[in-house]
Amino acid sequence: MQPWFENAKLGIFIHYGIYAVDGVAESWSFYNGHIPYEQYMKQLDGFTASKFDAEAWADLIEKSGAKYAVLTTKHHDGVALWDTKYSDLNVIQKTPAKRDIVKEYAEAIQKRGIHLGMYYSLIDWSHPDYPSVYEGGKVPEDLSTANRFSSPQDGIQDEERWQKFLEFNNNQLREILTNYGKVDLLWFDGDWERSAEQWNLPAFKEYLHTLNPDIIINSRLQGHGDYKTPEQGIPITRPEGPWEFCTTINTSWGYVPTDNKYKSLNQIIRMFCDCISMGGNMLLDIGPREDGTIDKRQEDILLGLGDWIRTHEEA
Ligand code: FUL
Repeated sequence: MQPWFENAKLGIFIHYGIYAVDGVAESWSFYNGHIPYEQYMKQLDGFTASKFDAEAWADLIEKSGAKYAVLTTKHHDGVALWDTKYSDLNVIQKTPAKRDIVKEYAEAIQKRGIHLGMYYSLIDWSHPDYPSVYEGGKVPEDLSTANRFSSPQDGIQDEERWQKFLEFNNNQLREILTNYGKVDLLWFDGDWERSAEQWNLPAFKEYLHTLNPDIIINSRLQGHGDYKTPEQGIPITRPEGPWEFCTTINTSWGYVPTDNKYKSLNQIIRMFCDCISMGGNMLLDIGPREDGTIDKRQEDILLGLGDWIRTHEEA
């Protein structure tokens, strides 16, 4: 484990994606049937990133006192925020934004000496070679109510296609790890849909280390990660080994304008203290609007936390 991570205390998580266009839950809104997949994907047409300013993001992150940042380069919906060669489902080819968000983000973050993190969903609910997981492993009779966005006809594992899918992930991860300067941390998500064997662990982790021997990897890798990352609830007792608590400021990861259940600055500070007193880091999430701007309520929390950290560091 790299010492920078164990001393970092605060990181900023960024859930940025097409889901901010209609302000719906990232990926889960179609998975859970709240909106049809087609409607969800229509948000591609509205994703402009017209005011996206990576420098402004990085300034805010720096002022928050965070030592690292983690951006959703691709959520479970499969929409890549970078110029990937391996799928046209990316914001350069499929949205009016036509910008490599990951590139601009990486440059601004690295410039300030903040450690660079990339979130990558292992599961891709849009990929034709990613088979759905059905309850009990059986394809349901009534497919109209089941997830039909990832080749339900083939709901049962086709080994050849699965290998193709793993290769696809490897290729995309090679782009992320080699095209944007030095990446410090990989934040995986979605490992739960397959076993360690199916994810080809530990060989997969070794592959990532050949691309970057210093990379830190979170634990969502069927137990093969470097640190634990509990979500939305601070552990009651100190977890063993390095860990990080990830949490939202309101109750949503992405930008949901109707979600007004914001935590107060005091609550955030208390959570932060609970975390660091047990040797963990807090990864605090923001969800930018589709145009790249950040809601003032989220911005104020980051600035307030930064002021608090500076005052107490000096004291
Ligand atoms: C979860 C994901 O499924 C959520 O959408 C979110 O990205 C959170 C940080 O991790 O497991």
